[in-house]
Amino acid sequence: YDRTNTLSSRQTMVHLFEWKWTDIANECENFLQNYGYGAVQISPPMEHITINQNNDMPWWVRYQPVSYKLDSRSGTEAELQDMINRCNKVGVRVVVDAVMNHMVGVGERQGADGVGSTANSAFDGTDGVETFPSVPYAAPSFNDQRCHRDIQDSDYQNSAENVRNCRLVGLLDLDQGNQAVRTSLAGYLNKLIDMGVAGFRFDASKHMWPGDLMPILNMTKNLRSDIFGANVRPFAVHEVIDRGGEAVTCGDYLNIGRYTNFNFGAAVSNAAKGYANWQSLSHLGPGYSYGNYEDHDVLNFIDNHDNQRDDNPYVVTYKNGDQYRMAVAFMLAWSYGYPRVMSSFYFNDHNQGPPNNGAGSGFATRSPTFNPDLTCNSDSGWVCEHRWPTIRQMSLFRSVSSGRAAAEVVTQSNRIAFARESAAFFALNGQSGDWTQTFQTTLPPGEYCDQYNGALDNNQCTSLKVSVGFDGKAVITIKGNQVVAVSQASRVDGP
Ligand code: ARE
Ligand code: CA
Repeated sequence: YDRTNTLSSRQTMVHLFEWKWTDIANECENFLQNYGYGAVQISPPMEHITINQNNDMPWWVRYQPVSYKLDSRSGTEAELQDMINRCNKVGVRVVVDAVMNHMVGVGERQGADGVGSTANSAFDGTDGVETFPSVPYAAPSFNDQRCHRDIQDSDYQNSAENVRNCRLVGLLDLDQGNQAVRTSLAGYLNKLIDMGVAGFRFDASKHMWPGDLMPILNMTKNLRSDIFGANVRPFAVHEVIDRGGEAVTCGDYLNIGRYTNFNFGAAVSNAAKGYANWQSLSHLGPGYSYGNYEDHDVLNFIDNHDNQRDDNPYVVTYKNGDQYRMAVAFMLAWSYGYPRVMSSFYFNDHNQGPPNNGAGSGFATRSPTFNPDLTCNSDSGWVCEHRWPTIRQMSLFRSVSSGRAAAEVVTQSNRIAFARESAAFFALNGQSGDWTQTFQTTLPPGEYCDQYNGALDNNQCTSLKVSVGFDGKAVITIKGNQVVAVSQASRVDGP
């Protein structure tokens, strides 16, 4: 379940958080395929609750399943299928956010206090009733007999049992040990596999037993052979937030796919904020610090849709501008793990839903609009970090670096430079003064265009040019708090 199932030349996943299926289909065709993006993580596609909270619909309704019908705020089943087809056709894979730990919050009920759902299925989450006939689930499908309360803060340190059997923020906790529940969950995954997805991001895996997840995963079919070839297993990444000191660890999940490595974004963000030395990241990889396992075990990212909403986030986010650009660029340049780029909408409030057309439209999600320079128009409400010039260029940098080790690593205080063996070269200067040096880039001789502050545009370099000699060496000046990045994807004179 570790394999990314992406094309080998497409090495970056993007999370198009809360995007509509029709917009994702267009994005695969018009943008992602041209910029090295190999997969899209989509918001949960199953039926979920709808609510009106302070004249808005919060983003997190997507994490309260009502059934596995494929009708959601992002669109219908037909739109989902069309999007999967169109993305696969241009070599961009779809990774589904699968919510298997729970259903709605306790007490939520169809029709009560303005609560509804995206396919109008009946459901009653009243404590002890707990019926979801469209799946179907009923009270015995849930963990109440094992734990009939919410997870408490102290449980995270002390009790894997409680973390896995009690309710996460009041969400009705499914019993994945129950055979009928397993069958329903595997049926949902198999339906998506039949539609052509490449794999899953499993929500709240920390709150499910690996011994229950394994048999559910083993009930899944191979991926579609017409798209992926014969005998390909789905990709799986488990959302396990493990920054140390807890009863449940990411190490518990290594046999059933990758895990979401929150330690990576923390380390890179610390350097970007100036709390740590960039030089120290030359060891960022297996064993660097707690929770960094092998390359094939980790999904790495700077921020995600949860921690970007923290008060004082411990990671950098789009709100940090240049620091964020540098952090994401480093992630994409460095060889460790499978990287995921966050793509957000602008928000001020934690609960704020995606850009939408208001109560009258049922809070229908709006589409992004685009500027001539291919970035998203901020008036449309979408940030589209994945389209920022630096980030899209660094995704290209990564795609040509695929399978190439980091080499020729040079460090100085708060400075780091390295090559990706004969494919690319990256130098980051965290000091305020210039850094001028002769570097071994490992690149074939020629002229390359800096992809961090510019790009090759119609064979014209819009930024600094780097000349690589016959010995692979180049004299490069990196300005203070700047980066120079060049690769086979930015070669001015063509190969
Ligand atoms: C909403 C309301 C709640 C209400 C609930 C039920 O906000 O007030 O009680 O509904 O009615 C998201 C939102 C939640 C939202 C939920 C359902 O974040 O606010 O609840 O959707 O609509 C833990 C888990 C981790 C989880 C994070 C958020 O371990 O799995 O909490 N992350 C995933 C998703 C979230 C999603 C859910 C799970 C639920 O990415 O977007 O919630 O599907 C330490 C621990 C972590 C812990 C963290 C926060 O760091 O190590 O394990 O994460 O604290 O508590
Ligand atoms: Ca659970």
